[in-house]
Amino acid sequence: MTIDITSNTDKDAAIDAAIDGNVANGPSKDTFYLTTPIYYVNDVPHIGHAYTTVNADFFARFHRMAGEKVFFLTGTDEHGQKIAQAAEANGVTPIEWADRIFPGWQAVWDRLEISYDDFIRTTEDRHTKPVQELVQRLYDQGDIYLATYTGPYCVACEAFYQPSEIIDGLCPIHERPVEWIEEENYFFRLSAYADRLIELYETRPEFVQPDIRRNEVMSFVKGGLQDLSISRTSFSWGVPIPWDPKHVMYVWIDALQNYTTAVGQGRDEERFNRTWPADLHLIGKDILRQHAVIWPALLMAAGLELPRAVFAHGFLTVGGKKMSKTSLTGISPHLLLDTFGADGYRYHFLREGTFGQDGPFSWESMTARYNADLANDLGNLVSRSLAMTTNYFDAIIPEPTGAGELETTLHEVARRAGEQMEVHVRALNPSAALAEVFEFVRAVNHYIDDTTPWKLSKDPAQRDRLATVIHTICEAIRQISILICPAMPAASRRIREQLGVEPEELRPLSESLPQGSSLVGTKVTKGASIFPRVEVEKTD
Ligand code: ME8
Repeated sequence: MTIDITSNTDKDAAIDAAIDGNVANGPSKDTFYLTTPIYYVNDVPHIGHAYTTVNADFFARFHRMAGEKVFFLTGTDEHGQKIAQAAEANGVTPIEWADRIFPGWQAVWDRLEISYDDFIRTTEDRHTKPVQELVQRLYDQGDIYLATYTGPYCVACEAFYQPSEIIDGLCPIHERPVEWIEEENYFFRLSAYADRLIELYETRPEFVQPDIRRNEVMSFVKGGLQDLSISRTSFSWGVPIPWDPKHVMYVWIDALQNYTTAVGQGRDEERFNRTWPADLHLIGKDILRQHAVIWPALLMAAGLELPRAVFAHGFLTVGGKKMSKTSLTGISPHLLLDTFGADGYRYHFLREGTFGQDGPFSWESMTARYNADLANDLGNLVSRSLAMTTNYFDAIIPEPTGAGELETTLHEVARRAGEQMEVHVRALNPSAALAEVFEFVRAVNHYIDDTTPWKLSKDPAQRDRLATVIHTICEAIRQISILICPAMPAASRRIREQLGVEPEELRPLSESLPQGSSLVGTKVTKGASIFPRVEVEKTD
């Protein structure tokens, strides 16, 4: 639903309603809309970028499994000085450079099984045209004016800074020299939105998460907002300012709008209304101000609804500092994928650390967790269970003959894991969600140790009991295959194949988890190990 702005009073009322969240539930919105940042194509991805995207994919898959309609957007940010410089250094035009680099991003997402619904490139017409229209509208209504900008600019961040934020001439994030620019630029009246932004953070605290980031943004805005330079004249690689094409748009003004152009801004109102506002913009804390200050102010000016939440996670660090391409500490996802596979990779970056906080990356802890949780706990559980089913019941899952205390306890653990997983995912805590799932995995291993099916198998009088035990184990594995699906889709598929359950039968979580006897009579196939152990030497 777009807000109709016919007069200033109406505009103020519309903005107030948007801040209160009163229009945040457009009547036709029917889609859970989730985004990652669009990444710069100055270079190839490193594991920091994949960190955001893997976590976003986990949320997208979870919401789909919960039966919701989901739209999951990612893409590439292709304008600006940083990309122009990369192209120049490589002797090609910026668009040639972008065309060369962006497939490498998609290739990584494919290897990681990222289930994005759309991939937007900011050089596409479907993006640039609506962006120009919107900026023209802001100009026409008096939100943009011409003045001279003097101050520091970091090309690596593509961000303007206050002189007071520059430490010894260096950018506070990249620790690289900033440029001092003095140019005639168009400015957006950002300062006019300061009070409304503060009201937004106060009345809708979930708008910026986690809390520490909201406090940070709040004090930044309370410290005084300057108007924002939104055009540049010293280079030409950007979206032209429609009324004055010797200016190109500041890359962030174009980039942020990817979230709205991808869902039909200015082109397809019906689609836009079904999808916008975004439910969740997932970003790193480096681009918090752009998302929690500039973006809502622009949307207020444009009379569009505000996103429901911006969650800024912490950094993967190397030597205590942000891993980055600029500082040459970026590790290629391919390197880890070769050793750990997509599932091992995804699991690590979902499970390790607390989403929101910084965390160091280390091969040793990745290997240790992979071997403990995936190779030992889950992989061995599946292989020994299917081996027992094969040996004791000719690979046909037997009918249970009645549940005892141990079975009831295990069912209770399963129920709790499903329930708690959902609670943690909705609180944007993938690590805690997976901890619950692996509690269940360990409980199944304990159940096997307690029921000792290998002993039961030696006693013909215990045949019925053995049938119950094997059925219970197989059923638990089926449930685990569902719970791990948002995190490890390939392992989920392979477990289901080995169990003889069609992968496409994966139903919404709520329907799939209850105990059923659907597995009785199913033929299992013991396949290759799902998580082969990784030797520490191999990762050296
Ligand atoms: O900022 N740890 O693109 P970008 C965790 N184009 N996450 C990291 C990370 C690290 N060490 N390094 C990068 C841009 N990221 C803009 C965004 S959106 C409208 C425009 C992730 O290629 C994290 O999500 O520099 C961070 O915010 C993003 O990559 C920055 O990617």
